[in-house]
Amino acid sequence: MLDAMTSELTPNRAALREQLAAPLALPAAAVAAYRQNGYVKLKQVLSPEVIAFYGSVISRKVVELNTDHTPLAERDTYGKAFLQIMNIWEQDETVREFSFSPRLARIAAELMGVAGVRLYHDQALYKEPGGGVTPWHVDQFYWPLSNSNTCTVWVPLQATPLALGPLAFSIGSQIFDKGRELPIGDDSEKQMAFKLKDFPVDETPFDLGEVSFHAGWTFHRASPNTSDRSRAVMTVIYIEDGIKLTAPRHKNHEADWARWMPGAQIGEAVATPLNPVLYRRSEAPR
Ligand SMILES: O=C(O)CCC(=O)C(=O)O
Repeated sequence: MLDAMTSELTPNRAALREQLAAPLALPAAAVAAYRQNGYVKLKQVLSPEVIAFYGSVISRKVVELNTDHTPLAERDTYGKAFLQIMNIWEQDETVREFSFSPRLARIAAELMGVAGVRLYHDQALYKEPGGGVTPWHVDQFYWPLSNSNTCTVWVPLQATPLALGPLAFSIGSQIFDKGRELPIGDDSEKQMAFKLKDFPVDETPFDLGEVSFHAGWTFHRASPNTSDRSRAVMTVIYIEDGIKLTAPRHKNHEADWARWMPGAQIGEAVATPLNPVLYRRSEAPR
């Protein structure tokens, strides 16, 4: 129904879909930067029209699906960092179009240098006005996966100046193996601020249409939102097509297995219905 309504309101809907599908030429320097630094920020990946249309649909779903109405002051550090609404693609066809974007998935595959990627999950991360710090952490701590070919695209749904808390990266930290076992929280923020002190930090605004891709082992954080409006962000996590489920080593692994890869077998490639292929390089003609 929502899909039908938004189609009527948006005469150039087909053009928006086309943009999400069309490949974007990735400069060799971007691939080199991703591999050296563990992340890359890319400007003009999505047009203001695409951001405005899908952003408004995603924001509506965030309001509809959010169940956390606790005042900010009463939440813990994780709860203050953002409203987190996961796998919206399962709930809404229009959001699925966005999360399954072949353009974004292809960039992820090319940055990682893999032939194909599958979905791990999507998530909206809305840092509310007055929302707190997103503590230093690495994502792959949470994921029981067999290699490091994992990557997240972070798509701000508005231009994101420093006051809104743009994602910030510890440059080159994907090779740093200390502190990877720290779940996101006060302790990870405190310990990693110290441990990562020799790595420079990239904390810069995002233009409208600019997105970042970061690797699963790259340390990142975001400052508080000191503005009076929400920092709306959509993310999609990609895993290499062929990556395997590993035996869970802690409760976060157990939870991720159950939620994002239900029915996957330890030691076998992750390919459940919740992990569709989002991009696969076509074979060169013989
Ligand atoms: O948006 C944020 O504040 C944090 C995002 C993040 O940690 C991620 O996408 O991996």
